[in-house]
Amino acid sequence: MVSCSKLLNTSQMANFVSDGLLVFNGLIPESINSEVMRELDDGKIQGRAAAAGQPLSDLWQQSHGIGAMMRMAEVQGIIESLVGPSPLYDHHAAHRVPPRHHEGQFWHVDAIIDVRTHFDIQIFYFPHDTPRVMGGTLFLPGSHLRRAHEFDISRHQNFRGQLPIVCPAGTVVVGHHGLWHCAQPNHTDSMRYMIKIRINPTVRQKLLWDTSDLHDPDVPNILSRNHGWYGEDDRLEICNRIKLWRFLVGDDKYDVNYWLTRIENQPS
Ligand SMILES: O=C(O)CCC(=O)C(=O)O
Ligand SMILES: [Fe+2]
Repeated sequence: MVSCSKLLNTSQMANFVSDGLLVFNGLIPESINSEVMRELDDGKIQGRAAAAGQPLSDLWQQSHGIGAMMRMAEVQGIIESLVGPSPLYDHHAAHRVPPRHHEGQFWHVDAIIDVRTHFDIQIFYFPHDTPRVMGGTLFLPGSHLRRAHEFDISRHQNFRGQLPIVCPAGTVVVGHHGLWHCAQPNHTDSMRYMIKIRINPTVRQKLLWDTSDLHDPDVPNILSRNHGWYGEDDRLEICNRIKLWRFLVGDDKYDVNYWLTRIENQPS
C-alpha cells in the first residue's frame, strides 16, 4: 500500500478521463534516470522478455534503475489510483532511437480490439531531457475513447491540439490504453531513450484514488473540455467521458449538463 498523499486526487482523475493522459514532469530523480539508461545500453530491459499476465511486482526486483523507478511511492500511487493494488504486467517496450533517426512513427493506438470500459494504463517514461528536436512522443489528448484500431489512423499527419512531450529528465506520462500516439524523429546527435510499460488491473476500477475531494466542483468543466480536433463532435466525447466517470465513481446516474439523462429517457 502507498501512503494516501501519493494517490491521485479527483481533479487529476477527471483530467485523465478527459485527456486520456497525465504528465508528471521530472518526477524521477537523476540517480535512477542514469541507471535506467545504463540498463537499457546493457540490454537488461529488453522488451517482451517477460511473460504477460504476471504480477507487476515480480518484475525488475533486483534493478536499481527501472525497478527502483517502478517502486517509487509516487509511481505506485499513480498506478494504484488508476488500476488498483496488485496490478499485472502486460508488456513493455524499451526504445533506443539512434541519433539522426529522421523517421517518426505513424499515428497509432496500442490497443488491439478493445471496447471495454475497464482500462489498462501505459506508463511512458522519459529518462533524459527531451527537447522537441529529439522527438518525444506525440499524443492526442482526448482521443482515448474514440476506439480506433491500431494503424487505422496512420493516414493523419497532424491534429489540432496534439501534444508533443517536450520534457525534463525523469518525466512520466501515464495514458489510457486507447490513447492515440506516435514517436517523433530524433534529429539530434544523441541516443533517445524511452520506456513504455502496459499495466492491467486486477480489481474493479472504482474510487481507487484519494477521494477526499470527490465532489470537486470543477469536475464537470474538466469532463466538458473541448480538445479542438473533433470539431463539432465534442458532445460525443463528453458523453463517452461521462460514461467512464460513472464507471469510476460507481454512480450510473452521474451526468453533466443533462447529456446522458436526456438520451436515457425512454418512457414505456
Ligand atoms: O517511442 C515512442 O515515443 C513511442 C513508442 C510507441 O508507440 C510504443 O511504445 O507503443
Ligand atoms: Fe505505441
